[in-house]
Amino acid sequence: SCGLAQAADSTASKACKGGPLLDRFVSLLLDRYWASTPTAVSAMGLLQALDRSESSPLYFDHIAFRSFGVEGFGIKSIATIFVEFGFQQRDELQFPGKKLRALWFAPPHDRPDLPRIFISEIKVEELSEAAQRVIRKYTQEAGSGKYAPLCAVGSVLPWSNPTLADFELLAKESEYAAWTLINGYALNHATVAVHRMRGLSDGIAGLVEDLRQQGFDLNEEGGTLKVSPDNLLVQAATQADQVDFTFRDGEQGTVPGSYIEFAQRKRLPQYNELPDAQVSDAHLRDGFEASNADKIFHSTNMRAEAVPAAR
Ligand code: OOG
Ligand code: NI
Repeated sequence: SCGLAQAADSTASKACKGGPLLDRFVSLLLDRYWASTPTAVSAMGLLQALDRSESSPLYFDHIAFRSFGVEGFGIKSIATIFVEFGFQQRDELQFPGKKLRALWFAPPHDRPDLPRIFISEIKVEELSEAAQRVIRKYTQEAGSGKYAPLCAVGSVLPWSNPTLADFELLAKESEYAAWTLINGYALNHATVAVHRMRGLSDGIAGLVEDLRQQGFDLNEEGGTLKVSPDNLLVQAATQADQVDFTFRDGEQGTVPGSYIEFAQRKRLPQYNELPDAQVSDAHLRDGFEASNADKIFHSTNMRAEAVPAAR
C-alpha cells in the first residue's frame, strides 16, 4: 500500500509517488476545476455523447497553470511536484509580446494516460514599476510558492484576496497578470485529447461546430481553429467562465475563471502508411506551438461589462 507515512518519506518508491499519489493529485486538481468551471462540465457531456470509444474515458492532452515569474513563484513552484512524480521537462516557449514564457512537461513513460503539463509565467521584471509593485506586494505577503500544489488542489489563493484597484491596475497592463492575481494556482484549463476520441465524423473541426451550435462561447482570436505551421496540431478553446469574486474591501465582481480546450494531434508524415489500428500517440505530432498558444491565452480576456467600476 501507499500510505501517507510512506509518501512523506523522500525515499518512498517511485511506484508510490508516480502511482496512487500522482493519480490522486491529478484527480483533485480536476475536481476543483469541474466544481468551478460549469462550461467545462457541459462540454465534457457533449463530447462523451459524441465519443464512440468502447469503454475508454475521454483523455486529457494537457492541463495548464499560470504563475508570476518572481523568485520562488514562477514555473518551478508548481512544476517541481510533477518532476518529482516522474514528469520530464521538455521545450520552452517564448511570448515576447505578452511578456510570457512557458515550459511543458511530458508524463512518465509508463503513464501515457496522464496529461502533459503546460506551465507559464509572466516576466514580472518587464512590467511597469506600478504593476511590479502590485505583484510583489502579494507574493511577499505569501512568502513563498512552496505550497503551490496545496493551493492548486485546495482552491486557495497563496495571498489574500486582492483589492479591486490592484486587480484593475494589472488588468490594464496584462490580462494574464490580472487572471493570476485572482486565480493563483488554480488549473487554468484542461484540454481534451480529440485524437483519442473515436467516431468523430470531422475531427476537431466538426466538434467545434457542434459546440458552437450548442451555444458554447468559443475563443475566436485569429479564427476558431488554431493550426500550427506544420498543420499537425489543431487547437480550439472556449472563453473562460465568468466567476463571482469578492475583492478585499468587499466589492463584488465578476472575473474570468478557467476554460476548456480541445486539441487534435495529427500523424507525423513518416507514419502516413501505418494502418490505423497500429497508430499510437508516439506516431503523432508532439509538443506545443507558440503561434497557437499566443491566441489561446486570450480565452481569459475580460468582458467589457465584467468588472464594476472602482468606487
Ligand atoms: C495557456 C495558453 C496556451 C496551449 O495549449 O498552447 C495553451 C494559458 O491560457 O495559460 O494552452
Ligand atoms: Ni492549452
